[in-house]
Amino acid sequence: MLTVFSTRHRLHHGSELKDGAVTPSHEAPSRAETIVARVRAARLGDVVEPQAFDRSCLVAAHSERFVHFLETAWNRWAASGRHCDALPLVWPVRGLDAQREPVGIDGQLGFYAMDAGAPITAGTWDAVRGSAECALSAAQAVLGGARGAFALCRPPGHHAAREYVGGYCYLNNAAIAAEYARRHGARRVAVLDVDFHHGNGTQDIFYERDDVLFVSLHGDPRHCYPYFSGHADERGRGAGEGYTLNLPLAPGTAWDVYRDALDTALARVAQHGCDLLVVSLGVDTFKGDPISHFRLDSDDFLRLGERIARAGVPTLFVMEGGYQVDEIGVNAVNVLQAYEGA
Ligand code: Q9C
Ligand code: ZN
Repeated sequence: MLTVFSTRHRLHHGSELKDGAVTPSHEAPSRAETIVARVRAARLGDVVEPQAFDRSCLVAAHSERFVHFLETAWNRWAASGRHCDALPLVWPVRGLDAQREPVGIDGQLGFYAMDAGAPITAGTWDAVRGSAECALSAAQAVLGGARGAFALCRPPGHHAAREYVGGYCYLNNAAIAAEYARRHGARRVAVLDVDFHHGNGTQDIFYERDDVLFVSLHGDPRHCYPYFSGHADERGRGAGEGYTLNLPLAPGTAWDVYRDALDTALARVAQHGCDLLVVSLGVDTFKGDPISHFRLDSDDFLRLGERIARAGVPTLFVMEGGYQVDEIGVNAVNVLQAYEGA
């Protein structure tokens, strides 16, 4: 299986607020380096840099003004005299005006974010664009006839919505790839999100559409980040009603319960009858993950890859979360190798 990987990911390394203190983010460069080392050690296949893609491929899943904000935010922040990571401090929640765009950088940081979990640094935009281009290049490989491809994206994407960043995510790589596929011959696409956290951004982008199905297994939002989306009664709207399927699971969930939910998810994917399956591949469902609460072990990721293969649909794997860096390579590549072998 081809892996598409951009070394530009290293340009992005930010901070996060954790337990009330500013610390280096769990979403660190070592994550992607460990995965690509395992891809090579396991001889999964070639590893290539992404091709360049037109900016219009990004605007297909996001708004023009949001992409423009991301492109220019660091320079505007630096020009205002700051040199630490650009982070929002105010958000337009209930009763505040979420429609009117502020003019200055401080207001816009809150306007275009769901949380303080997506710091913007000097190298963020180049890394983010490289990450999206990994997803686009790998999508092109699958549209060209490959049975599977791996977009080793970093930063991840599934919390990024049409108009906001959050949860370590800036551009929604999976959604950008799904949209590209729709415009290049795929009539129906399904996104299966197996990251521990609900893919609120992907859900947002496709919520009113019936051509791109969104199915997600994740920690119950009553207890787990992102808290404000991912409930079972969020099923899509308008033409998209019934084309979002959320399967929230209790913290502590292990393979036996996870497997049954996965089979429900894959049955819905089969019913959709898609030309392309995009898997938002988070391995933060691992029992050792420092910020998540499922209990999958490394062998369970082999079973996950086998079951995805049974769908019998060309599949694009897009890397999302996973923060136990020592095991992240084995866990991610287990899914891919089992898919290849099935
Ligand atoms: N104590 C992804 O996996 N912080 N994002 C949660 C919980 C944000 C995860 C803190 C987690 C975002 C792509
Ligand atoms: Zn996650």
